[in-house]
Amino acid sequence: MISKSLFAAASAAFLAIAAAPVAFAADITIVDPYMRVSGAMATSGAAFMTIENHGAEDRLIDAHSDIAQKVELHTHLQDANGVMKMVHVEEGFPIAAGENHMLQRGGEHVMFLGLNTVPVQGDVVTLTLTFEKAGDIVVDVPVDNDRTPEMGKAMDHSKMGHGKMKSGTGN
Ligand SMILES: [Cu+2]
Repeated sequence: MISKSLFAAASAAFLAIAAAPVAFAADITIVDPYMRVSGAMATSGAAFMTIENHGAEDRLIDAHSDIAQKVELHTHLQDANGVMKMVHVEEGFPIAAGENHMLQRGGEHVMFLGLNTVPVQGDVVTLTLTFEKAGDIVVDVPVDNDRTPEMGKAMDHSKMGHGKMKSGTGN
């Protein structure tokens, strides 16, 4: 009796360990990334995207790219005078379970500071995003300076996200 339940406990533990790494990596999908650079003499740029999280809560904690001396996670906050300012979010962006998390104009974004070369329209920039659980995800980010802000679209997206969450295991 004793040895049987020990065996059951041991195999349950083994299954839990074996299953754990598989669950993480595929949980985060980066959708529709793009980057904007303000001009030929630009020294900085910003990237936007939708982070789809099909798994448990995670956190985007860092970003790197060879194209810039520094890549930071930024958001916009209103200062005491009501002026919107970009700030470096050192603790990163929490990505809730099942969420479609948008990095978008006027909000959270990936900031490229000190561009080594200034990418032009249509160039593709390699960006590595580091998540607390999902680890490093390498994303090809096309430069699209003509993209219009997606304020209206963003609302549609979040509605779609909620619908998806409710319908559950569909994808
Ligand atoms: Cu910024």
